[in-house]
Amino acid sequence: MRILVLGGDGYLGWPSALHLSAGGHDVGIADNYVRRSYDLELGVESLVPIASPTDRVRAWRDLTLRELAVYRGDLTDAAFTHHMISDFRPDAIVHFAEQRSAPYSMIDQRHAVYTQTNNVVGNLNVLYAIAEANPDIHLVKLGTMGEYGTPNIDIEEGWIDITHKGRTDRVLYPKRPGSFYHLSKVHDSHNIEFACRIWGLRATDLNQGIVYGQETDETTLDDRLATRFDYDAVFGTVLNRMAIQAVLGEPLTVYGHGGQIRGILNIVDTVECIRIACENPADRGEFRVFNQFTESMSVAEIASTVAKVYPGKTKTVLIDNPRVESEDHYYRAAHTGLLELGLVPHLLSETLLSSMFGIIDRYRDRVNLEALLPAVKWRETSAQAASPR
Ligand code: NAD
Ligand code: USQ
Repeated sequence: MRILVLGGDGYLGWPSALHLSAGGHDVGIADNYVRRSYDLELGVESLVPIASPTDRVRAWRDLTLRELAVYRGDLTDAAFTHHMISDFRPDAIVHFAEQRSAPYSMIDQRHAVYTQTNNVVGNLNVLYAIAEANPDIHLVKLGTMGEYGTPNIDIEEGWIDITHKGRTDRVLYPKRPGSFYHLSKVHDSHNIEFACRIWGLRATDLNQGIVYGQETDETTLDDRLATRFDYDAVFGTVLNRMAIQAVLGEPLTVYGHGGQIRGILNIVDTVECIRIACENPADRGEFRVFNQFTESMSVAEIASTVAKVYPGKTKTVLIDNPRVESEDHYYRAAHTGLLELGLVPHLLSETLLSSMFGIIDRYRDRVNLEALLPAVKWRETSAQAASPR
């Protein structure tokens, strides 16, 4: 297949592009490299050094003799997006290219507006470009488990059958997300479902849980193929952060009392889910939703698992929750769609965690300790500490 990976320079887009290429697909990647400039804005860097876009693409070609087509541009630029899709002629488009940090979207009004404009407008341009270039293209869009929030009923895969006053219908599962970022994904989902209905597009919305880990079969072939690994309080995600905190001898930061339950998955399962979704397209007109995670755990359980496996001493601190989120809640989310298509999960294990500890130890000197503590607070409309220069 010809597969275009939007956001192909990011934490997940890059290893997914390599995995698809290694699997025999013809892959193109597109990115505006804005993720690299958030680092400059926030004064941090990926824990693991990443090669320049040109060097990593060249390294893949030199090692495997496989070419990646590269498009540099911004999805909010409609002309660029249309041109790229017509030029590459993909069978599938995997769309990772959004601002993906909840804290970043909550810094202040400017960051909230940027996040929603970037994500919603970019996605809308992709939908129009597919409809006009070739409505047969399968859109595989990265959504998030956080779209659902933590309802007091079971979470289904995107759709729910409800009976109300004696009548029954199948409707999009109700959403109650916890940040302006997560809300942007809800808006995207609604726009995609509408595009499937009116133009007969085919789409898979992957409501992904929190990804952890840094290595895949392809990225470990050469240091120049490494993907980023974020630890700071804005872009670092909970399990990655706690593994890094353990190695550095810094306290594991549990927000609130840690009862928040989240779906998680290893990065090797992410890249495999992307391959599976691409190779098993949705039908024309179908808005298909998969909940993409392999297990769920509370934040406190994540901290205690990291502490148990790490061979050295660790300390856990409960800090005032900077977010507004439920810390005591029911959580049971369906996630059978990808398993039925053949996903074999890699559950959180001593081996997976120990390999993360090894990578972290190798690059421990690159950490800026000041970036570990959260400064963005949901209840405040502006957080000074994380303000851009
Ligand atoms: P990332 O920030 O590392 O990668 C996103 C990439 O998209 C970056 O390289 C960025 O430069 C690019 N991009 C952003 N806006 C763009 C635009 N307008 N035009 C072109 N390129 C643009 O993020 P990630 O962690 O790789 O996440 C990828 C996707 O997966 C996101 O949509 C995110 O919401 C979703 N997701 C991530 C996780 C996670 O744990 N990392 C979990 C669930 C869902
Ligand atoms: N948390 C801590 N301590 C920390 C960091 C986070 O207790 O040091 C808590 C948060 O309060 C939250 C949970 O851990 O309850 C998850 O936070 P996170 O920063 O790991 O993840 P989140 O903000 O939800 O966002 C991440 C990705 C996002 C993706 C989402 C998947 O950044 O792109 O969409 O995970 S999900 O959570 O399923 O929506």
